[in-house]
Amino acid sequence: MQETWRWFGPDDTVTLEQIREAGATGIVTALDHVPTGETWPATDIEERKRVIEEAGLAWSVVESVPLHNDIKTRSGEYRRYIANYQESIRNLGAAGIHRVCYNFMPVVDWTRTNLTYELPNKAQALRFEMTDFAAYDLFVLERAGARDSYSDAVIARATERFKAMSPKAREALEKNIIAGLPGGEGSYDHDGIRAAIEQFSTLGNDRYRENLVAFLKEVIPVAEEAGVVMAIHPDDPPFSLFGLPRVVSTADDARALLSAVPSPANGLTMCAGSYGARGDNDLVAMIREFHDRIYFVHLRNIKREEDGSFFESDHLDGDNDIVGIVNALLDEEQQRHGLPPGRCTIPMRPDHGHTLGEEKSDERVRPGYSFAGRMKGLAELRGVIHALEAIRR
Ligand code: DNO
Repeated sequence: MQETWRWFGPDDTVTLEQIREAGATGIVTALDHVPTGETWPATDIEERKRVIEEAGLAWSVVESVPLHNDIKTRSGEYRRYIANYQESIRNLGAAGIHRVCYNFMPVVDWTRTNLTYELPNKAQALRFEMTDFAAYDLFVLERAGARDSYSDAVIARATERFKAMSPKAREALEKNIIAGLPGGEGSYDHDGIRAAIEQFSTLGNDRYRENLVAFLKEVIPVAEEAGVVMAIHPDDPPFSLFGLPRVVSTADDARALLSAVPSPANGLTMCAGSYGARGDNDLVAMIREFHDRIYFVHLRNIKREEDGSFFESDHLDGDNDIVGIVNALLDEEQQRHGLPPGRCTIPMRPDHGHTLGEEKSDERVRPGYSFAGRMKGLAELRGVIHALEAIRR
């Protein structure tokens, strides 16, 4: 597997030099300065590529080329945004960048309620807690129909939780949920999030899936021509938020979207932490089933609770069988022998890491994207990969 690292561009707190020192060879990055919906200019792509290559690294994966909400809802200016998206894919292919990660989550991209969840060893982790999320939805946002989204037990806990929260804690919770996490799409304020939810609220899962398939039918042929593979990232968390549709949460979802547009350019990102946040997703079975359509991997672990809550645990210690997952991915890589160079190796990145030591007091460090925490994750994963490879020899 190719070891990659997500880099947020020149203003990242982690430098390309540090990434190289950590041992990764590939960079995962995006042109975050280009507004969502606009075309990624060829010159900006070239410039980013040059900076990466000058540091002795390669731009392995684009994460993400985000989709404008109008594309997701097929309303407003979606035709123009799709044309721009196609142009971005052509520009990436022409620059020799062949893998693109994206997602189809409505309104909020990846979502957590607590960004500094303290573990017994004092390291900080990211956590999604259903009680907090429901408290926000029911009592801060006061979304119409929110009560239908939660069990009575969750509503009772959320009511108590909300009562006990100070105004400051309520504000912090809102910020964690709607201000947008690193690399995520959509940063909203209180009124903005209501309007965005409204825009999606009448689309059920079927209609939303149709919109995704319609997008793929427009973009996959362009990707094929440009030599680019598209790798959709699953919903994180993999269940409905704010009563909105979710169509990339399960093996059935992945199967439906691959079979609706059966092209080798239409593929998946196997994000272990996202799919793994549902106990009914068998990740090893999914890797074996979707094998040659997996173009990118995020390796991360979680500990799940019964009500859907979870926190991000150490990379090798959680409900995901990371050793089994890596083993299945190595099997898949073996199957790919003989494919053109660059197609047999699957790029993986240590997805997120705990915030450790002095990075805890550095406000510039992006939640989940510390240097030390990810380096720890990468080193552990590298050990697993090397050990499994040695057994195969
Ligand atoms: C979180 C990430 C997300 C993800 C995008 C993919 O750390 O996994 O930012 O990259 O949602 O489009």
